[in-house]
Amino acid sequence: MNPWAAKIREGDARALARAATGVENRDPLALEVLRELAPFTGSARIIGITGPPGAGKSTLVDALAAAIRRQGKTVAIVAVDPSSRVSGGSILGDRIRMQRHHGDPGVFIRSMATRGAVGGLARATEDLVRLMDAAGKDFVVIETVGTGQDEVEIAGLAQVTVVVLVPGMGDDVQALKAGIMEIADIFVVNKADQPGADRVERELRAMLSLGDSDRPGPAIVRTVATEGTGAEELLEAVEHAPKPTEKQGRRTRRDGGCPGPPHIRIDHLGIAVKSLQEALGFYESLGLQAASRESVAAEKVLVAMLPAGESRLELLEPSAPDSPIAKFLEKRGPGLHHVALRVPDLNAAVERLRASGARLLNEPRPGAGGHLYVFIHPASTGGVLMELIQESET
Ligand SMILES: Nc1nc2c(ncn2[C@@H]2O[C@H](COP(=O)(O)OP(=O)(O)OP(=O)(O)O)[C@@H](O)[C@H]2O)c(=O)[nH]1
Ligand SMILES: [Mg+2]
Repeated sequence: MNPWAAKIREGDARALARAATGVENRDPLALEVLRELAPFTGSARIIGITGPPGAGKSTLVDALAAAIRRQGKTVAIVAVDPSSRVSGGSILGDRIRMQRHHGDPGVFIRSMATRGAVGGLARATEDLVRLMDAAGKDFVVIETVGTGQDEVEIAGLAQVTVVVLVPGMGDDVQALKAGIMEIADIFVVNKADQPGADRVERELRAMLSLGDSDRPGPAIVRTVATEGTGAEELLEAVEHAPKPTEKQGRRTRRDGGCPGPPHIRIDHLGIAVKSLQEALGFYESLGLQAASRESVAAEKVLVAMLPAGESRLELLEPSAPDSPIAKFLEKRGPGLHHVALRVPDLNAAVERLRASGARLLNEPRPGAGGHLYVFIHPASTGGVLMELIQESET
């Protein structure tokens, strides 16, 4: 392993801070470290905290961090400031917070301005979160002010989304965009020491009661962040919030949307490229990251898998002149090479396809991970090579 990445894994705070800065600045060396660390991500609990300016988000995050520390767990805080508010006020406030935790290696704090990046939260934020996750932080807390698009993005990044409200919002609670209601796993009524907390909570409950009754509604937690009151309850609510997978199901149901034909889903799209290195530049600019890179000797290809939502993009570079991918590039040029679908019963699918005269290129055989797969000739599929993969039993 790259020595820099190794240091981060060992818990070297200085190496981590340097990598965080590098990732923010899109420094290629730091991004390489991030790639190396990709396999170590996935264990942190990622919490997004959003709400209107001045709602006390930073103060609340601070109190939450203290509660996390009392449990002996570690936390990284990423405060994101949209460029529209570069007065520096909140960054300054965050700096003061930093000093409060100064000397505690269990708390890592970073504030960043999104500098007008398209998509608000910015790719760098996501990378920073991944870095903290890989560094072994138990919790990663992302704070962002609610300005419209950002909350929705935070919900995509976080496993648990906390929306902070305050007394005096009055009718504003009703004006809260449906989008915000939809993303909230937990509502915090902060500044509960001020008059009007009851009213906000009442309006919130009234509003939530209009939603689906067949699902547990978001938790509501009252806090006085300045005194740390309610921080433990918030942490508890975070621990009880639905896991992302449960959430997904919930959202799909709520949308009333049909997720397509039953149980068939796109596993990945295979794209033939001349050079992984070159192609990755584009996909990384888009914000995707290679979760794995490997050389598959049998197929004579180098493969980079980039998770994209519930599917993946598979970039394929030939590793020998007689690789099937080399032949594809010669004949058709770079581009979409195949579409891979997961099916619940591969053998049954194969039987039906055979009966309908489809041209199968191989008998079902076990591939990577032991799952059966089969390829179907483009002549049968409308022009694209298709891979069918047996859905794993879960
Ligand atoms: N009375 C009272 N004041 C609070 C409470 N929580 C935060 N504040 C105060 O509210 C002000 C704003 O707090 P911040 O934590 O900076 O709010 P924020 O939401 O992070 O603000 P931005 O990041 O600028 O959007 C500060 O003066 C806090 O001391 C609370 O529970 N009660
Ligand atoms: Mg703040």
